[in-house]
Amino acid sequence: MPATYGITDFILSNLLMKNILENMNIMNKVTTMAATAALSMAMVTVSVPTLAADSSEPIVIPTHNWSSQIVMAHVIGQIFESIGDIVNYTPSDSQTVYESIRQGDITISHEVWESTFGASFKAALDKGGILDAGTHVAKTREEWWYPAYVAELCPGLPDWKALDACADKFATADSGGKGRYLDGPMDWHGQETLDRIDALGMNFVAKFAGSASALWAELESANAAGRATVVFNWSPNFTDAVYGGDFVKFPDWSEGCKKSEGGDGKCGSPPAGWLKKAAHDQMPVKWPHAYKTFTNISFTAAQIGAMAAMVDIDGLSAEDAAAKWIGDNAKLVASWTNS
Ligand code: TMO
Repeated sequence: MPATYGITDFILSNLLMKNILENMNIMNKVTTMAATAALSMAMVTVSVPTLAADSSEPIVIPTHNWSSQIVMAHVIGQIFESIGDIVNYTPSDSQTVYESIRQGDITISHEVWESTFGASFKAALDKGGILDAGTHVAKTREEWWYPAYVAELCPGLPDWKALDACADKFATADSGGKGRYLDGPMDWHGQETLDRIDALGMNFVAKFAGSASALWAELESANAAGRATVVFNWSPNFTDAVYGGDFVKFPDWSEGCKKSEGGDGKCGSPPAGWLKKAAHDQMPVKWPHAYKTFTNISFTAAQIGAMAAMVDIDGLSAEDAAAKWIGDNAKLVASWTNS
């Protein structure tokens, strides 16, 4: 280890110099002080514990198809870059990402939502190769949702039976006379949606949005027309701040109630789900500083809602939104990278 040799050499040469000067009997007080100061500086240098350096291989961060996740990808990526690491972003399916992390093709996942992705994450944990890297402080809700004015069009909401009783008000040209529920993209939890409608015998059909922005476009056009609509939504999201509205109340969720988990499927989603972080199991070894930083990172509901709003309301790019977020939260970010 050349660095250690350098310090040792420095200490030895100071000791040697001190001895020579003493032996020559020409050492004065100033020289003693200088040598002592140099020696103690060297001692301080060697006594500070040093984290092994992070690998120069890129850390791979996935981007999915909703705004807070993409902004947070860049917030975390820019934080990793600020500690000297190299980051690549890669678009990824939000279910198969956990398998990619297990294999090491992707390094982290920073928004593991309990309701939509809990099962895929757990399956990967059981196989090995992936770590639970902690939980954000934000609690999550992912459920059928309607804007506030819809409650006047369908009395009895938020109860799901009331919704089902006025299904015809939610009919669209392509829903065959049934109510139309606009779900998110199929990779979020499409099968669960179909299972639930079937299990409860609902008078609704599910259609799947191509992207999150199709959900927001539907909310805008329904609102402009005063038309009844029910769509998939979640919290934290930008809608928390800009729309009044409510989640539909389905029969209570309980562990294992979903059809995919062996239950009868007659249940809603967790009312206060967790939001976790996941990492490839070699991350602590390859990028110890980035991993420690990642485990320290925790976002609140307000912070996540604001990340989505910067893109979905203010129209910033994800990169610019991330840079702005980091600039506005420099102290918090430093507490994550320095501890
Ligand atoms: C995974 N999502 C936040 C879109 O529900």
